[in-house]
Amino acid sequence: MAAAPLLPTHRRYVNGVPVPQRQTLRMSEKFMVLLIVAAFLFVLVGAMFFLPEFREKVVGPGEPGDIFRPQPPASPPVEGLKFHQHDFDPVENVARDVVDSPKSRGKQELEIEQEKVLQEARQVLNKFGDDDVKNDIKQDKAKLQLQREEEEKRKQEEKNKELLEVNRVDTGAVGVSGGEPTDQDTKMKRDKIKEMMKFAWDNYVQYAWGQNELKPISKRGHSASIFGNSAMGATIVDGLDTLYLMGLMDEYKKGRDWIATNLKMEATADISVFEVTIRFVGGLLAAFAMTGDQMFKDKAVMIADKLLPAFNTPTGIPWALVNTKRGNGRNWGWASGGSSLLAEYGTLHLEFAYLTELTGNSVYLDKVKRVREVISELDKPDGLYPIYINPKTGKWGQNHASLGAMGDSFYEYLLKSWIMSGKIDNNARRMYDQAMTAIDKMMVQKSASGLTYVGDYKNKRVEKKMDHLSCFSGGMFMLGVEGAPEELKNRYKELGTEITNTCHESYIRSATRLGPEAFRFEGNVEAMSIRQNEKYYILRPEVIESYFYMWRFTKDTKYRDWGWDAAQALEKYCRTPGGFTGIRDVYNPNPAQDDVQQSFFLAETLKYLYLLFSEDTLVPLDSWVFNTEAHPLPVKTSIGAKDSHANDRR
Ligand code: DMJ
Repeated sequence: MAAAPLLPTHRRYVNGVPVPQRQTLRMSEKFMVLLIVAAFLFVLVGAMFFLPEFREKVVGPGEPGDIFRPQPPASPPVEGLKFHQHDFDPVENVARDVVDSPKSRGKQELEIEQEKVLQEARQVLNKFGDDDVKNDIKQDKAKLQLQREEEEKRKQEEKNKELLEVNRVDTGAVGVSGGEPTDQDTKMKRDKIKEMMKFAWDNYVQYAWGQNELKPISKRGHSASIFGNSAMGATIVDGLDTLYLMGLMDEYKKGRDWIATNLKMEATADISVFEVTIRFVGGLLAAFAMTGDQMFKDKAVMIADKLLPAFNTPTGIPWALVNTKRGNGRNWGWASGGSSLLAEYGTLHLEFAYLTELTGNSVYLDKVKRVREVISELDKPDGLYPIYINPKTGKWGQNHASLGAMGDSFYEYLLKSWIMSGKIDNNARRMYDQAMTAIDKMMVQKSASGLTYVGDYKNKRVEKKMDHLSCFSGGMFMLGVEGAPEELKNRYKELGTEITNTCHESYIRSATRLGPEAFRFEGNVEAMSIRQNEKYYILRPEVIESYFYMWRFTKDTKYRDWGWDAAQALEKYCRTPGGFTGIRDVYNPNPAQDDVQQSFFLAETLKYLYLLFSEDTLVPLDSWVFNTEAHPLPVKTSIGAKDSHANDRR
């Protein structure tokens, strides 16, 4: 059987005659069919290719050939310095993409992406505008500079640390930092005192660096005769431990480096043995005890050695003044009959005893032991120590005793020698209690209104006057309660409280709320000065010193209030743009100023104020004892047993 035909099989007829039929297509027809099929397939595949999903399967985004997607701009160079607008023209780039893009269902996505690219481009253009480029350059330079400075500072600190470390020994120092109070009010007050210290120091640095003291109004250096009129950096040495306790470390390091390099004590004029001992030797020894930096010890020894010729007298009672070049001594011309003064020759014991303890050289302790022996063997008129003594004959001068000028710190050092010895120097303790009993009997007075004060005893009469200097005794009586004979304990407490109160009265009865140099109890006048030449206030510490001790022992907040009152008065009447000054009349609300920032203002007044607003853990009194210039020296028991000279201190 024949196969079925491919083309239509119905028969065609022409004039009724059947026309013979073809069985296949002609070649041209076949070609046409093929062409149509190919065209159809081409269109189909082409259409599929324009679908984004399909295309991405064939060509990855961003690969060559991805001509349908706008190319992201190349990342601009990180540093704007070399980048210019013509390096990249994102607008042109994007415009071309928009023209070339197919209007397919990917159109929306493309538009979003184009907008993004445009935005990035705008940001880049804005960022790298001409002015901004300059600013960026400036900022980059400043940043670099800052980094360099920080690096420098870090290196300097490392160096300082090394410097401080190299010379250090472990002194067992406790309580020489911290002490931050917990309540905000006290903290604020403490911060304020610290600011006052920084202000006093900064002005000294700016106007009087290396000089003894600052004249804050004249803005230049000042030197009193006690320093032999030569520049010895008294404020640096005196103020150094206060800076340290307050954590003013940059200032401390600056002072420390000055001492290391410049402190030589080469005065050509005579210097005061007492002042140099309490401010310089005491300041350096305290700095050593607190930091362990041997440099301070070496300097203290160097200076003390220059004072030793002052003891070359027939009795061993030192001269008031010594010439460090010539090595000879003399007394003040104004001191009665060329006498040595009790408060001067009797206020060397703590520093000299500690020097022997540190160096193992007995010479220092021998000198002060000798002084004590001489006076303890002398008769005391009415049980009192007269303030004048002849260093050649060992005889008392005129019958004048005082707990103020020329007498004060002798008594303080009897008590404190006992404390510093670890309470084994019983000889000192006995002398102290006997002297206080005599003073209480002969010199302590009650005013008409009941204010307790201590007047000078002159030729069997008590002056109805008290010195600002005597006001330290409120604190001293309180400090001496512990270890006192039972029958004296309450009386010491009472005297401490009442004397401190009287001294406070002398402050609040003035227009400035600062106390005069001396105040009287005559007629209707109580705790006020009536003589013009006694109305001045020279930034002295004694009243605040007593507030400090009373606060430590009683925790009565009134002492902090009184201290804050005095601090505010100092700010109001004594602060000038160039530092702190004394004033000439505390009763004048616009007082004239004396133009001297005393070194003891930094050593004592501000230190006691700061401690008044600190916790007791800062300079605890069972570990430290303050010399008369408020330089803390270690109590023997707290420093440990490296003392091979324990017997010397009995
Ligand atoms: C300080 O130098 C010492 O406190 C010294 O004992 C006497 N007073 C002055 C400050 O007033």
